[in-house]
Amino acid sequence: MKQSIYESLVAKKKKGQRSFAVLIDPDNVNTDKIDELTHLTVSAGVDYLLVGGSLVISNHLDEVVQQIRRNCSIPVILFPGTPSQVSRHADGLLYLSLISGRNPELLIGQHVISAPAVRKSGLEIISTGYMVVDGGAPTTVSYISNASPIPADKNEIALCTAMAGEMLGMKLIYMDAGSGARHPIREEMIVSVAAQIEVPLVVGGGIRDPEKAYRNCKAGANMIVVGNAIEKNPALIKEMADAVHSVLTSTPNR
Ligand code: 1GP
Repeated sequence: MKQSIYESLVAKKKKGQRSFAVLIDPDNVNTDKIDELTHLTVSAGVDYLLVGGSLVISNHLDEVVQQIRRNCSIPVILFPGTPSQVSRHADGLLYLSLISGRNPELLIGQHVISAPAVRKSGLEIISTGYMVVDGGAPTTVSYISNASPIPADKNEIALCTAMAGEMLGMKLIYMDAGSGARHPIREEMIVSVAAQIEVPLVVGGGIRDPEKAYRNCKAGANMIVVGNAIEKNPALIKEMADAVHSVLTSTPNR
């Protein structure tokens, strides 16, 4: 039987393997760009494709996912910024609860509204504790969420938040400095969080070079997500993927 996305993540974590995911924002791609990106992701050995954005102004999520599907078999995971971002053509969906914020709509409210459509989609649903960390300037997610991000140097808040998310039953913890963040999440914070949780840890936001992706993995990230930097320079895909895949340790920061 085919391994689920989540089973594959847990299996990789056990073996110490890191995953690299490319984030595709439907607002920022056209048909030609999707073809180029999917071609590069396949040849670079990218593990997952995340699709979504904080807004999604365009109305072509379904077409984007279907086009990716036609081009490659890399698992497509929705990363929805709004409850309407559901496409049954994807493989899975990060069911995000913004545990770093105190906005009840993003903790549970929108989930109640979207639950029937999400269930009907038949997608693999991965309950995700989503933690927005201050990236040095307001990002779309920090503005739209109407919730304060975790201060960049407050490692203890981050680790207690992640622990609480895990104990509430969330299957993944996603620490995000926000798309295009001025400063990506510091390695010290990643080390603190990774040491305290068993579930896989996803890290993204403002990662622009392979060295930072590598250091984040060494610090304990199990999956690295990059969007903006790759939109600007798709040739980075291979370097980023190689950097992430070069880390093979089962314990953080060794
Ligand atoms: C944002 O973590 C993702 O939610 C990716 O961020 O676009 O800055 O790479 P970037």
